[in-house]
Amino acid sequence: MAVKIALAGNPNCGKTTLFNALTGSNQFVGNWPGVTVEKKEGKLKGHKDVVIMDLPGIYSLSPYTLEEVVARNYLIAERPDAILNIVDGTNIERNLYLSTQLMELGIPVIMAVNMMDVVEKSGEKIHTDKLSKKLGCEVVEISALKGTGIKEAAEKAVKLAESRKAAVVAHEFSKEAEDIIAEVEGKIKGMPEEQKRFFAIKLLEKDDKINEMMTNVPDVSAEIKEMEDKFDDDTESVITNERYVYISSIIGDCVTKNTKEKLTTS
Ligand code: BGO
Repeated sequence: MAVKIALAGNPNCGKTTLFNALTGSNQFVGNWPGVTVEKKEGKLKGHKDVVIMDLPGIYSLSPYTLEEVVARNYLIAERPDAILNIVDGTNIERNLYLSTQLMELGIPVIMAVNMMDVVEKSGEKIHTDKLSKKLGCEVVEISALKGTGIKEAAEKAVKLAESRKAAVVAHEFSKEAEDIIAEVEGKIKGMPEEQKRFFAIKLLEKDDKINEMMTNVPDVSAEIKEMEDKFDDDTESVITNERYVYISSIIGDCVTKNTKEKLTTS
């Protein structure tokens, strides 16, 4: 049976370079239905039953750009068997903002940290083993440009996709935020458990485009009010802040910056 792997990442993270390396000339290019956003899919080299779907480069799964809407509609409606999340290792903190959202969808994720050739030269160290534990997903170091690690990343993505296991979200926000998210999850009916977190967060964020993707939309105005009262801020800012706090704890644990002063001749 064919498996589908979605390739997702920020603009400029090296997604096109990786997609080309993985699929070679086995590519089909078109547009996403109704919009002029390019749609590319291809067969993984050496695997005629594995389709790689190249999603538009995005920073978030919010509904503010056409690319974000296209990417999330695809992920929600088609539910690929796995997501290969490519992140720019030279800009990992910013890239994790999207990663944490991808992981909320309940689709198994494997992370490929790209540009490792540049990271290594910079003297920065990304502890991918720790990162993997923290995120609850496999993490592979790659250089899409040089071709290192990409075969391993693809093979791991295929294995994950073939296992057809639901992903378990590993991360947590503060207890206060988690309690409210759990209340909203409890109100969502007729949906597998692993998919509820993403929708609960979007409902709290008052993302009205998400309603179209749900058959039953619960009234969560009480939970929105509860969050706004508790945090004294609007829910969208609260969630964004919770995400940043979580990401900085990951960076603190998993990235060692190069603290050595550069030698100068002056
Ligand atoms: C230019 N290592 C290094 N060093 N560079 C990489 C790697 C890697 O592992 N992966 C990708 N790049 P896209 P999106 C460029 O085009 O795949 C580079 O947006 C240039 N072009 O070569 O396009 C890649 O699809 C002139 O760089 O990303 C590309 O996600 C000077 O990252 C850029 C320098 O890759 C973006 C770079 C005319």
